[in-house]
Amino acid sequence: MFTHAIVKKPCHTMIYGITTANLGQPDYDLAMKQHAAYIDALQQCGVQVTILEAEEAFPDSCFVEDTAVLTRKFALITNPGAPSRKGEIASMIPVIKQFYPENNIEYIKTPGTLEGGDVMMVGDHFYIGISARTNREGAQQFINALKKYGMSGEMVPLSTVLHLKTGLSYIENNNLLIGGEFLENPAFSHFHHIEVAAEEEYSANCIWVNGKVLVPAGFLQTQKAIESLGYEVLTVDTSEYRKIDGGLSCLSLRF
Ligand code: CIR
Repeated sequence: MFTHAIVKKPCHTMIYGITTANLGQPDYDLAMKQHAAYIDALQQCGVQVTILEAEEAFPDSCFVEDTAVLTRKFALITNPGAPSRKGEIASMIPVIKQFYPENNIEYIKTPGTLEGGDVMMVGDHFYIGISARTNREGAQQFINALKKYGMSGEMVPLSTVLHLKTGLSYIENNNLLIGGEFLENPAFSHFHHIEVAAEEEYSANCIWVNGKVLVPAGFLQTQKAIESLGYEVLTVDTSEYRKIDGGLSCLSLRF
């Protein structure tokens, strides 16, 4: 169960966020409304949400998930692989220190890079995507930290998606939303697969929060498949974040 979430309001410069989406620039005002609805959905799941102010210097800074990995035993401060995002961690460190004692905070150090979007938690085991943002050195540093706290991790090389969780989401009870390049990957064969249709691939990024599942609005096949497993689904429109390659998980840290 999660008791907390951390989010950061989008900044006006989000319209210049890194993107491969080809969907046009986000509408900032609409993005703000969607962010408020996202916070509301998290609160409906029973978590206390810490809302950080926008940081104009970093267009992608609303995607707080990439700056830290918060486990039940320790916090990891990442080292984002995207040069324009490295500075985002400076303002996150004091926030994380409000929730974790100093000696339970670990750091990814250069030349290691890691972004939280590449980390999928399944109990005390963590899958780590090796991507354009997360390198083997960064993943190994994280695995070493996990071992220190009695947990484990494994690397999963990615070929097309931005982050591991762009194409996969673990929604507990052995259920894995899975699409595209991961479908045949033996690392995930022991999970119950909820296959995401190619035309709904964006909805492979959902989040489980205390028994409910947040699903992006407008992806009915995925929504129905999750509902048919007995989950209560809350839909949240993330159209403006999708324009800069962001999804539901990227917008919060849940712990
Ligand atoms: C980026 O390219 O870094 C942002 N525009 C999107 C980050 C999405 N984060 C995530 O999937 N965890």
